[in-house]
Amino acid sequence: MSRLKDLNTPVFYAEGQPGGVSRENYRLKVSGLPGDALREFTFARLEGMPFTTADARLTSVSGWSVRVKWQGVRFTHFLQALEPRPEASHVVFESFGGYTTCVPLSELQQDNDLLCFRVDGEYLEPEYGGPVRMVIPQLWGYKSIKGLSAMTFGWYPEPGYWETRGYPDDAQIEPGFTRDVNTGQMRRIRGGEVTEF
Ligand SMILES: Nc1nc2c(c(=O)[nH]1)N[C@H]1C(S)=C(S)[C@@H](COP(=O)(O)O)O[C@H]1N2
Ligand SMILES: [Mo]
Repeated sequence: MSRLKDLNTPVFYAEGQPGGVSRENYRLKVSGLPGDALREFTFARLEGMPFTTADARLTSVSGWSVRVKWQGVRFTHFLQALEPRPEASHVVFESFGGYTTCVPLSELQQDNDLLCFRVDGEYLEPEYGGPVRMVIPQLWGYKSIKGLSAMTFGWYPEPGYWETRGYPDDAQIEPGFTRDVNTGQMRRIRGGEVTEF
């Protein structure tokens, strides 16, 4: 069981939870590459890339946040294996259930921005986004797509599921309050990635 489940972290799947995709059958489809190449990555391939741990807090615009040890492949490492078109400035992430969100490449440069498949050593369960999800702790949680199935590089932003329903496209974490799922306490946050607890 993942630490997220132990903590009873809320489960968000606006599109409805997709039927379980096994790690064996998992494919990540990547497009928007030079020459219109379409590349596919198996789970084993991703798992074989340099592995890193991010002790970081995922913060939802809906008023809660959780800190765990997210583990997987740094997005910048993954990019090096791809060499997208030089004019690429954005990535559209898509889930198996059809949720989408778009993130500028400039927001995917931090060491804690991961393609995540384990939490505290345990594989991610489907409800928390397994086999593979994104974790982008410096942005509101709606950018951290779960059940990642496809990635498309482009040169302009394409508003995703929550962005077309009124959430800000830049997803900068605003000052306010968050319920810390780890402790149950309400905490004040000052804006930007929540690093202080
Ligand atoms: N596919 C998909 N990914 C998603 C969402 C979703 O509805 N569908 N919700 C997002 C939001 S709003 C948050 S806060 C986090 C919550 O992650 P959790 O469900 O693992 O707690 O997932 C994000 N990723
Ligand atoms: Mo959220």
